Amino acid sequence: MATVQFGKETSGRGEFVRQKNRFTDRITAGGSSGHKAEPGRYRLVVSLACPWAHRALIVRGLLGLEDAISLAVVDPVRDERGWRFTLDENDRDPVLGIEYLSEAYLASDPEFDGRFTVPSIVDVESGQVVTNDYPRITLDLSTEWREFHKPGAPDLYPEHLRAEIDDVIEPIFRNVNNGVYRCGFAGSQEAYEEAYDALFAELDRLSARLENQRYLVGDRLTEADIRLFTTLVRFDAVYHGHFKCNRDKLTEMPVLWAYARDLYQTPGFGETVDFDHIKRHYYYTHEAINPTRIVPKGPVTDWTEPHGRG
Ligand SMILES: N[C@@H](CCC(=O)N[C@@H](CS)C(=O)NCC(=O)O)C(=O)O
Repeated sequence: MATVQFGKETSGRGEFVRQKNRFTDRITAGGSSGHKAEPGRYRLVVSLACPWAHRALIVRGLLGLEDAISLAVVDPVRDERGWRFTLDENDRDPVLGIEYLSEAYLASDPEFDGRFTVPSIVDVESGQVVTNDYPRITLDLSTEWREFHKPGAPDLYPEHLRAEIDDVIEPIFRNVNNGVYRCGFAGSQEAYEEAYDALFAELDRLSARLENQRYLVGDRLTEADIRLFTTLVRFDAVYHGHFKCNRDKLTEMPVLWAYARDLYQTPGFGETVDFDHIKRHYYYTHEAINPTRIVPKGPVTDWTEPHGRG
């Protein structure tokens, strides 16, 4: 069992501190890491609520890896044992044969006492978690699984743009992807305000950058856009209210709102978004900040409105 509840991990100053990824093995084309990229060998476990898992889901779809890497979707509501496979028949993942994701974690490390997190990639044969290293998972799907990509799959991490992508995604992670959690789980006023200021300063910078270019890096969709999208798409539904990220709603930031709609309307994005799972997960599971577990009905947002970006 995890010893620390999610959202309760704070520094002395009340800043939210995210746990380190416990399983960081890589799945590589040649298998020199000990885990070779092979169709049918691995199962990607996601929650449709989770922004980190959402990245992997989008990338898997854009690259056409659905037949190579199977998918398990957990119930958006965790119980005290963590993520459950209650959306499946008999409450059990049909491929891994387990009821809780924690079983795969404990099969890999019986002493593990951290949080059992998604996304995770599980080796179907051994039933063990290979990786929950979410930043690496998507990059490896792009670079190590090439042999199994669909014809014409986009290169989401092209070599000549890597340095720029890396530069852009670092502050996006710190201030936006993890920044919203640093707002929501801050344990002091000071830590909350610092995170809030950094979040909106970064969103202002990104708005300025995206005013005259369709995508974050180069003139094409890359890993950077996927990483920003998964936070933006949750912004008004959960982060604005639940995490107190409320200087503006996404729909009040015109450039980012059009950019997010553009991505949402791109094949491979909108169909992966499940607002019901997103809202139920956050409002129901983070008991410390929403003890009534009431899930708000709104907002009502039209993601299909023309975006006007070209
Ligand atoms: N692996 C990372 C990021 C992934 C992550 O935070 N996933 C969340 C859902 S968005 C999760 O699985 N939480 C499970 C828990 O806290 O028990 C971490 O440990 O911080």
